[in-house]
Amino acid sequence: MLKPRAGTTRDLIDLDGLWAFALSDDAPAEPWMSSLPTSVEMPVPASYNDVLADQRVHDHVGWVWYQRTVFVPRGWDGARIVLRVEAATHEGVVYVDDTEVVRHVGGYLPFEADITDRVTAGEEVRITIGVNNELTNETIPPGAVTTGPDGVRRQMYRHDFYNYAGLARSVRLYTTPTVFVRDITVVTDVDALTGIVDVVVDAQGGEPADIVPRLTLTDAAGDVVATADETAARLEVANARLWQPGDGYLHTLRVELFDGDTVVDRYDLPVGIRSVRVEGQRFLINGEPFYFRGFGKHEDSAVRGKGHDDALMVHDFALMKWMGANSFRTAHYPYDEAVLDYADRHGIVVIDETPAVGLNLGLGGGVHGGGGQLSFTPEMFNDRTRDAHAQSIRELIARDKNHPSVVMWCLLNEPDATEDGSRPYFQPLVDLARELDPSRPLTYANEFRASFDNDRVVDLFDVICLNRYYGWYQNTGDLVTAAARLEEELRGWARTYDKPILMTEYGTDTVAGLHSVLVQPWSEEYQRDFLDAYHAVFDKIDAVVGEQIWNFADFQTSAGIIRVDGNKKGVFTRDRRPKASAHALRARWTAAEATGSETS
Ligand code: BDP
Repeated sequence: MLKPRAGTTRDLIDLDGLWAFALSDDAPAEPWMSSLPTSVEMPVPASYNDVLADQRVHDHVGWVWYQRTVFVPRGWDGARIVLRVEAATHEGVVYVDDTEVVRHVGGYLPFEADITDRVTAGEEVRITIGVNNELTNETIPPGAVTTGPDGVRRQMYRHDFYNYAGLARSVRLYTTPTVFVRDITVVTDVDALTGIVDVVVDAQGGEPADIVPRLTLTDAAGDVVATADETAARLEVANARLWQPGDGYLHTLRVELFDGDTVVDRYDLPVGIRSVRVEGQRFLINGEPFYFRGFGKHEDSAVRGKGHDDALMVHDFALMKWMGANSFRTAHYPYDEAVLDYADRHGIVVIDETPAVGLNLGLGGGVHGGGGQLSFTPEMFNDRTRDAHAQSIRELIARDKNHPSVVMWCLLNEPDATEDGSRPYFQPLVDLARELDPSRPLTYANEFRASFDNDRVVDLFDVICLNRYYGWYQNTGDLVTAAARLEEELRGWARTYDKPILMTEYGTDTVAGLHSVLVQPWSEEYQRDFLDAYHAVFDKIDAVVGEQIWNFADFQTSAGIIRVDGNKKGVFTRDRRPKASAHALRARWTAAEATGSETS
């Protein structure tokens, strides 16, 4: 699925700004049929929950409505006109004037509709978007809606981040010609000094015989390095400058469709030439062992919730660079595509995760709810859940397959991998991901109850990703025992599987400004010492290929007695101020960066 881009044959308008907004309770039954009777205005992109000082809006469960009008530019006559919603969390429905044009379930990936027949160039059109935040057993992520004695509906969910909702990413109107490049798939590899770029173009709208494709690959200086006149071609670049961690070198693939001498469509795709492979206990990028240093993150900030914001994005990347981080995981859902574009350009390595978080009733404690029940049953996470999950994998790979920064797909976060039912649930999803993208390794983030001796699914994957909290949820305050348990477990994994091990979560809730000379959980010193203790263990175990701390920054969660205005495991506060551990980590990571020591 191509990202909309303006170019010589295409136009693009972002419909960002203030939209009329109403909760379904305050809106007419068919809000798309006329102007929304509301004075409330809501910014797009932003989650709606924290923008107004209104508890009803904050806690609302169900549909909300956004509406605005837009003039379709006069010059768009004859073009194919598409309306695209980058994300509607978790279900979206779009009306153009009185007509429904598209409906989509899944809160973190784009969907679009060809609205050419619904609009007239030069005239105004009314766009109404309904967004529903309800989660059920059969959505990804899952949840359940309950109705209390007060008649109020409440959303329960098993993930540890606030269920922000609304239009948190851009809404766009764009054109293509009627004969157009519908999709491009690029897979790169490296053979000695030669860069290999396999390209498949999906062209639509014309008789194939009339349309002649032309592929032109240029380097960053604009010099042509390879060409082809096929829709499926292998381009080879001698002495190619590669995309590398820390050096986001990009080529450009120009795809043109010719009718005679006329270029009917043109699309320029950034391409990073690189290879990714797993060999034994090594994760290789361009044939070199890569050691991941970085974070699990969230799209989260005050007021805008999960709303994408370029200033915040650039700042987060700047802080990661300041620390010497080289990578992050898009916990626990795909992020705005602008984040991947930025990572591509700046050589930051990304583990791209589906929204499949919370498929685990076995986890006890207030964070996740439940405890001790089976997850993969017809009554809980069943075939329909898996269908929704498969859909999220299809859409994720369709959107992100061409990003060089994405080196691995993470198919789930902390599912129950100890149950008999887990394997039949996982296997078809792993098969699907491998079929859709044979070029990237697969992983899932494992929780502590499924260890090397009882995890039923890890052999299906290429990399073992572990989330561990010895010294926090277990052995609280005892870093000596925590380190010993961690070491014993990591050695067990390394002994049992010939696969790389990546720590995708470890960390402690830390109140910025709380200091202690004692071993004091929640203090800044405890977070620092906890991370030090983990790092000393990682440095002893060869199979460990990376460390991604939970979390980059403090983030909002649902209300709960073990969360004080959210999860405080950030190395930065929610407003991005460093805790003591940020400085300690910076010392470790910038030293590793300086020596180029990418292996432990
Ligand atoms: C892990 C989850 C993550 C939580 C974290 C925590 O993967 O989403 O936020 O624990 O408890 O289990 O802080």
